[in-house]
Amino acid sequence: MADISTEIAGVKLETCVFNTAGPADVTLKELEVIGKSKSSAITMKSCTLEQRKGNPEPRYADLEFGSINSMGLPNLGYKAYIKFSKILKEKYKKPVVASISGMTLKDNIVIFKAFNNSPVDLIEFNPGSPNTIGKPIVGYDFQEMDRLLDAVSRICRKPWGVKLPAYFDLVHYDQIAKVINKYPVKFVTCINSVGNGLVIDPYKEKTVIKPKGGFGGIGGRYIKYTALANVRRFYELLGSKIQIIGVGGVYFGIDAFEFILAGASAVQIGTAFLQKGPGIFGYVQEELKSFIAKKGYKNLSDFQGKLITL
Ligand code: OXC
Repeated sequence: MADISTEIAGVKLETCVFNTAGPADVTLKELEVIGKSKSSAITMKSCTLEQRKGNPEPRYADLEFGSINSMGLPNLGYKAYIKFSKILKEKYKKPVVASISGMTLKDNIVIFKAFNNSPVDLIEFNPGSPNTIGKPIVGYDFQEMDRLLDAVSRICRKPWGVKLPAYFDLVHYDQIAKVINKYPVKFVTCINSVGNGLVIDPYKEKTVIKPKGGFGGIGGRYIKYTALANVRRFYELLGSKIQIIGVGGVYFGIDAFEFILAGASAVQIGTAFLQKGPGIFGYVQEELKSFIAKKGYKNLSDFQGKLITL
């Protein structure tokens, strides 16, 4: 059987498939479901300094080919996730990933400092939620990204990476890659949900979610090709020490294969986890194994990044 193990920033993962920060990972109960599943790591909800209720409901809707959400970072506050990380590490013996989404530079400093003294294996900095009312998507502000990454570099003693919004213009890839390459970033996770989509129910003549006049982040199959392009471009632009984690529309083993072929070292699952339940992790892993075995590959390095262009 093919070996789909991987390593992110020196942390070994039994397989390259795990959950993304966001869906069904707020409470300890939800995180334990991920712990018991085949997800090869447990990624916790993006946390802020204080507990947040998030945006008014309805704030999530399943769509034919994916999802829309405007959760607004509901979370229990960073202290809860430090506590949970101890419990989860002890109980499930797999890597735990913290996701940090402080509202200000100052908040991020406090949170990153606190996680230095936690057992989390990796930290994903998420400056790019599209759903914080009154706050722009920080990942599109290159100067602010520079300031934030500089601050995190000075504080964080864990291997850390950045979850990025989707970029569309080739110039923007160059600009943000230049910023990221300045810092000891170990990985980037591409992509967050594609911000500010609008889904309309034509029968009720209404939006399907309430916050921001119905605008929200689009996830699932709708965004797979954008996610693949982001993985590919960052694979080309970032230094060889910076790995890529792909996320966006992984439902099948073949989706995961495409992300790795484009250059990803691992893939995360978001919308499909919500829609199909925790069985999705084992399902995608088994499909990926048999797909690559049929091709005669033994492990990920046999094909990672080796996309043929015409
Ligand atoms: N991306 C995020 O970064 N955050 C969440 N949703 C999303 O699509 C959220 O909590 O709104």
